[in-house]
Amino acid sequence: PKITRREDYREPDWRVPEIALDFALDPAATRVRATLQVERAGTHDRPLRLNGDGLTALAVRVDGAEAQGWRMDGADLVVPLTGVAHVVETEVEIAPERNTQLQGLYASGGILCTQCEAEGFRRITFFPDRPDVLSRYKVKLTADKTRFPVLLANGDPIAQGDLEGGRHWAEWHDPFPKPSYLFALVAGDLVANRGTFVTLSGREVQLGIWVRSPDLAKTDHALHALKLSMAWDEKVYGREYDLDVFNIVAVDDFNFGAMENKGLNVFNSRYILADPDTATDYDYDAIAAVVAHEYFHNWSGNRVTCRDWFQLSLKEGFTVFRDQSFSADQGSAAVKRIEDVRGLRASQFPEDSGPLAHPVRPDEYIEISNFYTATIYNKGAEVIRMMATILGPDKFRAATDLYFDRFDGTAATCEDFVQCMEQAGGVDLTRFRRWYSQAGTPRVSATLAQEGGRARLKLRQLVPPTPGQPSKEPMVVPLRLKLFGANSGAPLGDEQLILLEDDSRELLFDNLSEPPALSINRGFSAPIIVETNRTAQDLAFLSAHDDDPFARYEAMQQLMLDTLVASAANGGADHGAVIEAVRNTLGDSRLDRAFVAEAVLLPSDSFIGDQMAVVEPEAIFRAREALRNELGKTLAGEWRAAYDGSRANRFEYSPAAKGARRLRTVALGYIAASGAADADRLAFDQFADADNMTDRQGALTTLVNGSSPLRDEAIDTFYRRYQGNGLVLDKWFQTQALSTRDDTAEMVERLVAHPDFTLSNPNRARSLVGAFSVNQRAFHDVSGRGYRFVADQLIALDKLNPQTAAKLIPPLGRWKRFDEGRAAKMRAELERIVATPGLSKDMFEQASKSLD
Ligand code: HT7
Ligand code: ZN
Repeated sequence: PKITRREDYREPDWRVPEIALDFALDPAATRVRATLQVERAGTHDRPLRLNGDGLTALAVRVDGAEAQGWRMDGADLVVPLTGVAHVVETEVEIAPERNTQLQGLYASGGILCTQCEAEGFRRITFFPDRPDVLSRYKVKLTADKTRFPVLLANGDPIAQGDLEGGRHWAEWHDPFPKPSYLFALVAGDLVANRGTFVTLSGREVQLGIWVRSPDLAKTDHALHALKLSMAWDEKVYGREYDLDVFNIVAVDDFNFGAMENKGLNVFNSRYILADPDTATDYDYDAIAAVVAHEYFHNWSGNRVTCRDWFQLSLKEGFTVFRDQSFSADQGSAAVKRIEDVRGLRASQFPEDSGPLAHPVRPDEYIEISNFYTATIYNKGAEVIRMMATILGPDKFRAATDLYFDRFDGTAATCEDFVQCMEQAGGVDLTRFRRWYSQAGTPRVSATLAQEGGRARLKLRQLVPPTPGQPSKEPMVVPLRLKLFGANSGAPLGDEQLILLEDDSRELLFDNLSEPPALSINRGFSAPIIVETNRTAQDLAFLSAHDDDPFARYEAMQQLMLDTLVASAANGGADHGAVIEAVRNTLGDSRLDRAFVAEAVLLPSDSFIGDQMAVVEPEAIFRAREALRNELGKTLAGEWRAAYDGSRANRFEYSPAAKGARRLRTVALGYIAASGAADADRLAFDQFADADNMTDRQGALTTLVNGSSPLRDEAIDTFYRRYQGNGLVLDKWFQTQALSTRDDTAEMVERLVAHPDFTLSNPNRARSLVGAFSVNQRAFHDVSGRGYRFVADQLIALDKLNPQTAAKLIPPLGRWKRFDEGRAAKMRAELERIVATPGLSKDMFEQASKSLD
């Protein structure tokens, strides 16, 4: 397969300032007529190349006459043109109902919708399908009025009317030039939850959340989140919405979370639909975050877009940073930061240390869809966050203002963004740019030595080799740090922001009145791994006294991690310090419950494994269970108090109520881990009496991991109650796939044959196959059965939906981290995948790179 390289970027040969599209919509056969005004860019004699994917040209006209000399070059249409400006018309026919890849125009539950990012537009019509070709779009949609009463496209509605034969039409114009990946249309039998928003300058915007009518009652939360997002972007970034309408449509079949098409966002229904009975607090938060993310793209992505796909993090990293800041402002900023860092460690750190590691601005790809990764999104957001930290809030805002003003209406690069940071911030980011070009998570060792009333802090960094990048330059690492008196707990001076710019740096602290304890990388100021010489005592102390909530959480996590790694390696360890630290945290009435729930949770199996030279899944599981058991037993009274104290009479969606629910389910988990005689009953009662999905699914998880007779009853009751609700059935599949029981592999193999299981729906495929492949114990069963199961499913899924299949490859690619026996079995499955006839390029890229 062809490799696309960043260094090969060339400006487009032809511009397309205007395009008119005429769709005669039909699920079996949709006619697409495209009229392109094209202009030669610069002086050259190259023909017009229009990308296509699976299209046959039924007609090609130039300036109104049948085109001469056009040809197909692979899937592309090449049209020779003589002048500097022409009108080029094409006509194609496509079959949305046969589109299982869910890219281009496809059908989902009777709705016709589009997904064009990254290269889906070329599956709809012939076009220079690259993000630096910006056009003004006029779109006419014609369809059967009974089946498709609602016809939506980008921009503002212009006109509509009825036709003979039960058909009707609608026309939409988008005045803002945009790249083809932001094109969208939707046709279906939909209803809207409508609202209005008055912008900063007093314009009224009509908002609509479009769903199938039975789902209308589940759209209030999304609409509310949209209004909050619009107000937040005005207040925090000075960004106002620019069209008269903003529509969101929810569909059940979607490869990703959502898509920021100009004025017409299309969403995976899981990120829109919520009511207390079917959505967890996690779902509610994710809906608000994704609605905000897609809305924020209107400026960071749409008004200023990307020059080429290597610049993807320009819009994604920045927009994730913006949505993270928005969510932090809605509730507890500390808990949000803990959740984001936990997510980064769960997905991005393993990516950065594995065979698929790539820089935030990659240098090459085979299939761009494979680069919608945690590195582009989440590490990209951390890179923006570090620049915001270095500049400080006022200069950062001045820099983003400069960026939006300077690049509005254009396709920009990461370099453009950094230059705005430098100019408005008055800083030199020459070395900082390495965060864009070098892959790998830096490791920073911090050694604090006390010498009487002084202390010396030695910092040293190492950026590990990654595929294609054997040696690295040092990164610029912003570290927020502070010392605390290890006796009194009082701060020994103010927090400092220091930059580690070279391989090493030393800092001296004078006039210390008592032995210091080091608080470092506070707030997770840099996306790095920190290794310190802090003792268990230091960590326990900081977990109780640090005044940065994130650092406090970190100290506790590190203490737990050190204990669990030692225990997994040696078959046992002293749990005393962890137990005391957890006791302290549970007993600290000043802490909010959401924070307590996060702080007392043990690190995940996979994060423990990431600290070991060779991952031992069974040893990790046993070490973790032993610590959970002892914590459960020793702190039995505390867990009961936390459980009972977090009970609510009635569901409420507020930060305090969410925190209480979270702590309650965490406490239930520890009560069950202690082996308490009434634990199953307690869990079942919570399950049966719950007035919300958070409590119900939390209890179900506890029961599913156990072996009580109530377990099967809960699984059956849950299924019967929610049969027919796809999003909740996803939870049913997922909870079972994540079970820590011995028989999970068997159970999952049975579930594939369940009548409600299908690989055609990406959410369902991810809920079973995706969830199982991150279940450290079951997936890595020494027999290799888990690997075989996942490979079988991915081979089958690739035939339907390569994008979704390829995204599920990474767990198999972690083979280097395991013992020889497991590694050989994982490799064998990757080899089997690569050798599969007709494999997609998506899967080929992921699986073949994973073998290196
Ligand atoms: N910008 C959107 C990306 C996206 C996508 C990418 C590949 C395949 C399908 C996709 N659907 C949406 C999502 C976002 O970051 O907002
Ligand atoms: Zn995005």
